[in-house]
Amino acid sequence: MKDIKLTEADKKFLASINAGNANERLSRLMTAWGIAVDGQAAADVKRIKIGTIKEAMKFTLKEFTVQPGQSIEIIFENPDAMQHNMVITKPGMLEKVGRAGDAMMKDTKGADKNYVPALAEVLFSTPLVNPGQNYTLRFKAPANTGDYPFVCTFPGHWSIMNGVMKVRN
Ligand SMILES: [Cu+2]
Repeated sequence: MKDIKLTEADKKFLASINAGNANERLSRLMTAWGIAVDGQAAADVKRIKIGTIKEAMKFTLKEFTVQPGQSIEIIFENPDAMQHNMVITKPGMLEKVGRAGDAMMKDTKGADKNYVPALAEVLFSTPLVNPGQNYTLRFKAPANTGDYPFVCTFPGHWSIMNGVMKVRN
């Protein structure tokens, strides 16, 4: 792809028409262009790079730590040959969410739903990320400290493809 040069004003304009990442497709495009869309000062945002490990069904990180209420930007890269997602759950809900993901194998619309279970235990999630693609997931860290599992809910992956987001003061 050709290098795209955007001025600060361009970036601000894009962020303003996409407040809160409201437009999924625009967010993806902006992610591909490497533009932060949340309009926040970079210093306020904790960025975490996490990827998939080729042919291992694993994330490159087993854990990472954030502070309560912190603005988080997870750059999720998928160099693997298959699709994966990243779903962050409430504490202790890894298995429940993982099994619900497995059950979506039988749902003819499972892939359309990115294999993300429609459960209250799911706090944040990426769509399915294709091989060679990446996705930036932005959210505010939970207000309560604790261990929040992250997991790929593509059917069959959850039991080995998981880790922990530690929320600590
Ligand atoms: Cu996976």
